[in-house]
Amino acid sequence: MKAADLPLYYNMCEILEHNLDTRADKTAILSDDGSMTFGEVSRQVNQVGNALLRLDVRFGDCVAILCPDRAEWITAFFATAKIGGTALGMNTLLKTDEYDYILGDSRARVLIVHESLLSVIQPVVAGHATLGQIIVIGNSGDHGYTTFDDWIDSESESLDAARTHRDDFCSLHYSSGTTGMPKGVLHAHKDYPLIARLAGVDVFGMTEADRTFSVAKLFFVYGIGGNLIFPWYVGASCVLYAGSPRQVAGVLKTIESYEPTVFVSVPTVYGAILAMPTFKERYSLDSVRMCISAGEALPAAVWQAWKDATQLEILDTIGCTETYHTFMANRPGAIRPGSSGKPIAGYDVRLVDEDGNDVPAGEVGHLMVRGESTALFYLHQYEKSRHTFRGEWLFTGDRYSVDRDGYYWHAGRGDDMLKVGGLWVSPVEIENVLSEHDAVTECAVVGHYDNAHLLKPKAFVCLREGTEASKETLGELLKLCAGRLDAHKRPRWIEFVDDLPRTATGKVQRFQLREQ
Ligand code: 3UK
Repeated sequence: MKAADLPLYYNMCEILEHNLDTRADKTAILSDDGSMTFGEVSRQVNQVGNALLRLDVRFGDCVAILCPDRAEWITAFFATAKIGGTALGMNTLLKTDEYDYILGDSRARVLIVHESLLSVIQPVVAGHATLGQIIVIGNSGDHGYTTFDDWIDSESESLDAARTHRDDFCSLHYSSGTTGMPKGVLHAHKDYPLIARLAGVDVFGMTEADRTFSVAKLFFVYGIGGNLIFPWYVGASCVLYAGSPRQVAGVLKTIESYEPTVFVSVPTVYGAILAMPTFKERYSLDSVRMCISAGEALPAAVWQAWKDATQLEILDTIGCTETYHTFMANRPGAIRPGSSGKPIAGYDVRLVDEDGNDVPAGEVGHLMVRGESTALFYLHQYEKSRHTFRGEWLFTGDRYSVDRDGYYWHAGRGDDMLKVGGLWVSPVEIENVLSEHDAVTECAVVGHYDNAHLLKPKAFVCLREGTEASKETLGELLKLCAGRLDAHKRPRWIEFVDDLPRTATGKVQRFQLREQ
């Protein structure tokens, strides 16, 4: 399928609404908060859309959503796209200053926030003159804002979709980098059916008989693709889980209760499930026909252990926010454990050297990818956009080699970014926190593999003269990190060193630390 096969005027809410003709009464969403049919979802989308129009949200306006995986997330997302706006699903793990940045950068007109996340973003909302309205999901608090239920209560359940061009933007996702704040990636209406066809149908073989469940949240492109866009494109249902993927028991209980056929997950969660010795006896995974992994490389050992324990083969796949979703994948029946598989139909890849020339077979090069679901630029980031979006080709920042059979093998990233549990971690952010300790003169953070061959942050720390590299100092540093960093960003190892390896120009040589 090509973008040009779509109607020139196309709205991505078709992905929901094509289901109304034949399966309006079919369950679309299952969750602990109850289930909803396609018809019910569609009616709520229309109510939210009408409520947004009443707030004067117009073509191109941004609506920010900050909410755990719940039905309201989904109806707010589709409603925004349906009226021609730009939906911004915010990462629920960010800090107040990052929300401040994103509200400003996106110029969100409306913020739809779940009451459990209100306190993190509330301190900065007043600073944004462009933000006209805050709607709060949940009815327990006396926060003084309009609640979502009241907001849509008297709105009509019918609404015509805006006449959006297939190239109009409909969503904005923020993705983290080594330095500075996250970068906004705009995707167009056309990207949604494209990726659903090229990945959901052609690679994962999804049909309306499927039921998906993802530990990657809807605010991640990996999550919304695998757990909302792909299933609804073919009329399948999705299972929502509002809890943390770290709570493995909650993940397993969700699988047992709602019996998904497709499990969308990340290497650390597969590893964490395997680390629970009795998981096979305690929870049934019998409904699952396919397991997908992405976000970071899936170690071959985890693949094998999962197969031994469950008889299920995990498909390791790679995608990125810039391409929206999967562009290389292992296919059922043709898996090479430890590799990212092969490019999927609709995408081409190249491995190039520093000068942009193709590297010889077998050598490691920078991965470039080309495909029609790729974004065009980073919002308000001229320099970074020029570096990443190179004509038809996207510079991914990943280093890869390809073997004789055409399978691609991840060889780390060209920048210093780490993917931990599928989440971006910037070494600079951790270094900044460690540097706040009086005893620390300098430090550097790199990725280091744990016993399961999964990458975790490791810190090398130089101490002020007179400070002892003692257990107490270590304890203080760990405490500092625990107070300031999310669990996945905290260094698993801290090594005290006399100095850091540097280049002639004084730049820290992280590759030397990585090799240690
Ligand atoms: C890394 C992988 C090795 C890689 C994503 C599937 O992760 C997604 O999007 P992001 O923008 O990050 C992209 C970067 O993550 N990565 C992802 N998958 C793998 N590295 N093996 C893998 N299997 O550095 C890539 O550039 O957060 C994943 C589908 C959609 C996505 N957006």
